[in-house]
Amino acid sequence: MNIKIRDAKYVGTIYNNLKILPEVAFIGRSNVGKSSLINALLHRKNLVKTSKSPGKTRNVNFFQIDFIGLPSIYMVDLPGYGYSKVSRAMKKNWHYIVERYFTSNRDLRLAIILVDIRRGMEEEEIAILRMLEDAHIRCVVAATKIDKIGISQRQKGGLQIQKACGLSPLLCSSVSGQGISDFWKEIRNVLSMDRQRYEKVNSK
Ligand SMILES: Nc1nc2c(ncn2[C@@H]2O[C@H](COP(=O)(O)OP(=O)(O)OP(=O)(O)O)[C@@H](O)[C@H]2O)c(=O)[nH]1
Ligand SMILES: [Mg+2]
Repeated sequence: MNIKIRDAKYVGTIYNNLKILPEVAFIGRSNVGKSSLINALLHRKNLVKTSKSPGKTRNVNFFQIDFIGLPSIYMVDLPGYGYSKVSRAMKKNWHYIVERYFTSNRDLRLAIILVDIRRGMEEEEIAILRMLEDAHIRCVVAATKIDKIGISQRQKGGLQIQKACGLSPLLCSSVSGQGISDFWKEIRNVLSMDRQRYEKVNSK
């Protein structure tokens, strides 16, 4: 996929009054690898902060990506859910900011829902997927951390996900780089349509 990135930078959070650009959002459990996937896509080690301990990303963070010959987009790194050790106040805050993001009437074109291949698809992911599908948002499931298991287990994990939600996941690893370029095909597809056409196609 011949996409040339001119610049990638952090531009703010849900609390900033950001302009409207096409968006690709990264959604998933805490520690599943959302921030790492953004770095891997952009070939940057530390543009987005990652951490071994869950709960690193605490806000909805926007990164502006400028390309050569394509419109700019935001990659949106959402805070992870499902981390049991966070306080009740933090969980409430998670709901508040995530809901605020999804109801903010922005130009969300593609949601990448990440699932740890070893853990598989669970209730929360299915609920999020259905919510986004109801809102006519295009969704792609990413099965992450495939470098941690062997090939036959990967196939098994991929099938479990497909059975659970009806979508065939993209298998990937931000560590080895496997599968990462497949996401660019998806991003490019939604970018090459302008917004009106995108809305028309999605409301069918
Ligand atoms: N082996 C392996 N480790 C990964 C991969 N992706 C992420 N990790 C590691 O998993 C941990 C969590 O990654 P993050 O990218 O911070 O996860 P996150 O989903 O952004 O987590 P929160 O911000 O807490 O929601 C880090 O230690 C990463 O290095 C992968 O593909 N393979
Ligand atoms: Mg993160």
